[in-house]
Amino acid sequence: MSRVIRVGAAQLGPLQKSDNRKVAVDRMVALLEQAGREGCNLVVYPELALTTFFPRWDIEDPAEVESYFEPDMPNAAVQPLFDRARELGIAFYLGYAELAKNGADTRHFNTSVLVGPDGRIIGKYRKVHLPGHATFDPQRTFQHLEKKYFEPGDLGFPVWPAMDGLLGMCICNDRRWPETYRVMGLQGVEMVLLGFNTPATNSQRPEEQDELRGFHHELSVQAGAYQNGTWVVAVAKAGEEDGHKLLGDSMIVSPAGLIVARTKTLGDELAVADCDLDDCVFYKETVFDFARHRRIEHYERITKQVGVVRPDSTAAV
Ligand code: CDV
Repeated sequence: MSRVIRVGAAQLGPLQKSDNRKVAVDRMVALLEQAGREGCNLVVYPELALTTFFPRWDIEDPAEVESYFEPDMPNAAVQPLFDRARELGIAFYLGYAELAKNGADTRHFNTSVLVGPDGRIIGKYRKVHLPGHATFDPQRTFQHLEKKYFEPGDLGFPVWPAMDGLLGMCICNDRRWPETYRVMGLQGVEMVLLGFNTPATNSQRPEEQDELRGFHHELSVQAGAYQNGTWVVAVAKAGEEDGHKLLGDSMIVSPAGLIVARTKTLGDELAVADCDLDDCVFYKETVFDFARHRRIEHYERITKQVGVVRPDSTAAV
């Protein structure tokens, strides 16, 4: 049985503050149509794909903050995407800001869903590694207030049986943390789907070159793929949003750690690759056969300790 998934990495160009959900969804449907013509079974969209990357602003008005969040998924604005994907039989990953309601209690997460070819939500992931800060930081050239607007995800890093394989999800900054991939790797993940919004400049180090930002992105994704013998599909919201530049370089990375398809522009663009899930097997059964080679008796610090504890210090950070 063939286990090839034809994947479309559906990069979005910028979404301005003035763009409503319809603008985003129409563009996503256009990419979906292209993916359908190119025979894709799975399409991956970026993190927070329905709006501009709002954590770059310190928003005071609670109503304005709430306007970026989705209380329901799907909802009327996103339904055309769900409907067209179901008609085409294409599964997809979608990132959005989630307002989770439990009676009077409301919680905010940076979330993604995996939607099956039948239009039903197979799985939900909530971003674990929130970057940035919780209050206005005058030292930065621009803000990155994810810790103000979201709480850390509470669902862990599950993997889901889907498309004759095991699929997992993560979001943007998660890709820089080896633990993200390894927790999924330990569940046998064969394809990790991830959306991102990465500022092209470092707000705490503006002299840093764009090339270095791109290199760190590629390094993280390629290492995560290779070290866990899994496909990784990383998809950007790219280009200039309200004067702030975002990295492009959406890419599909093989279990060998090689980039097999990538975008070339900073606009709406689809990069397509045939991803054979059986390509994971060699890595999972040889150099990264976890059962044979992992030495967990030496890894205790990874789950017992958050910050650095130097040999000469007594207190954990
Ligand atoms: N949206 C993000 O998580 N962005 C981070 C930036 C702040 C470094 C990223 O890891 O790309």
